[in-house]
Amino acid sequence: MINYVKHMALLSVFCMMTTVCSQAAEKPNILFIMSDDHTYQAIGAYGSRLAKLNPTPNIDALAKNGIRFDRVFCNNSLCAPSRASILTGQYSQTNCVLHNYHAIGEKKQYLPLEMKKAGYHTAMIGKWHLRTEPVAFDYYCVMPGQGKYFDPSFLVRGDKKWPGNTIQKRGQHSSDAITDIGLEWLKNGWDRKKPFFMMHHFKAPHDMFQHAKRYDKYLEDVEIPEPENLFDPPAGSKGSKGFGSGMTGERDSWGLGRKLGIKENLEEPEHGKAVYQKYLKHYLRCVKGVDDNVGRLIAYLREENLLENTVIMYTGDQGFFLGEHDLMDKRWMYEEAFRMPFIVHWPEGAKAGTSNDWLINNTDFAPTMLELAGVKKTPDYMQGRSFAAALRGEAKPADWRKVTYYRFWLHMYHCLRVPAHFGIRDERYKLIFFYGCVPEEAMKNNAVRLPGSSSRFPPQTPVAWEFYDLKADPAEMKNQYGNPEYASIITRMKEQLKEKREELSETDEKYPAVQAIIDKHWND
Ligand SMILES: [Ca+2]
Repeated sequence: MINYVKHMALLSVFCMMTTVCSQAAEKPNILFIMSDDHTYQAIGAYGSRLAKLNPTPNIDALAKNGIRFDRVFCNNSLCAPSRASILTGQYSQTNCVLHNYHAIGEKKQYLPLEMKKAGYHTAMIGKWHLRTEPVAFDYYCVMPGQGKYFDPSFLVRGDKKWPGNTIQKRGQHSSDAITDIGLEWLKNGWDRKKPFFMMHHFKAPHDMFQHAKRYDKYLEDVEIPEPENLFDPPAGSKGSKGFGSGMTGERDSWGLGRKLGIKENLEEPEHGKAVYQKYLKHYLRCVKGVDDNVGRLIAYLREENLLENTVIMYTGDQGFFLGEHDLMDKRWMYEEAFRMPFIVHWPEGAKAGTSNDWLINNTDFAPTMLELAGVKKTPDYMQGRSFAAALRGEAKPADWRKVTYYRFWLHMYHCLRVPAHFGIRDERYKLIFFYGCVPEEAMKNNAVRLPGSSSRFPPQTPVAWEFYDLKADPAEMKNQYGNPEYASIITRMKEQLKEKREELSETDEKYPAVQAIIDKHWND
């Protein structure tokens, strides 16, 4: 264990040796803040049923004085794959992180590598979750694996080989500890001759939603508004019906109610309502801790006169279900898990008080940050596209993407029971194909083996298509796949899905079992 004070003192010496503490003015600093599983419904600026509780005043202020993005999606709603897409600008089959048990290759840490080439001093702080050493960053202080909520430890560079150098922040909640470390790096670690690029990743509000003690009473006497579809689990097709984990009765396969201490002998709907209330209170208390710490970061930048020329991005690594469709967790291509919050604050460069509705996904983040860093052309190996023009308030390019692609690979794992599926969404419609199996070839070469024996993959689930008209049915309550009124649109979207899979190298030739299902059921 390295003494933390000594660790930061060494950083401080480095800073004094190498800097006259004046910042290069022409390039903006970039502060990328990401919280684990912080979904848009739990951000006031997105105006959901929870907005009236005012859960995120500091993040809302970033939106009010910056830009709120309304159509940002992940391409694989799970922690590690989303982080890998953000880091590489690539979809899962290209960056090889299909699920949480794959590691990012050291040479594939493209975003920090390119930012360094662009003249930035780079830091990665908080939850990393990509297994390999974050070697491409000038500085890192990251939690091992999922990290711990209390008394968290962090991995740093040091005398020993990764992951041998550990520091611990005793007596602290992870959100406070991560922010202390981030602020310490800005004060004493950052080489002010260069602009900074800092990835500041909170562990909260990931399960089991443990908040700092000071939030024990927050929302204590408040009735949390329920979603209208709290008791309507997915039922669009045999591909989704009966799956997922939620709050009521046997749907709680993950044990949320038990873990929250709700009496199992309560009748429904009282039982489900009680689980929902406690779940949301724990989650929102974690969110409050994140928001207060975002406030600390903003306050520091303001004090140091850095706020004007720092691009602050705020996002979650995916969306999350907060009781909608009687679901918790993420994974599904339904809006709550698929959509990401994304807010940008940059007084010098971005139009304040605006919103944007371009169809964006998390492979676009790296190209955008690189353009903001002055990189003239997105590297060819990145599959995303910069939306820096959106920050400047420019019109959407005519050739901007018409559909965004999605695929969830981790079929039926973790008692959360989400079948594997892929699909596309355009500005109005969504087409989903539940192929419902594990492509075993994709799992064999794991850096780390999946839970359970490799010979006991979860069984095949029913194959089915779903189609939603999000304008007529934003809550995705009615699968319109069989409705003849939509037949021509569905035909068109199947063509787009096929083209997108080919364009993005997301096809299944390598996975014969999946390919056979696609061939057999494409025209169902
Ligand atoms: Ca996550």
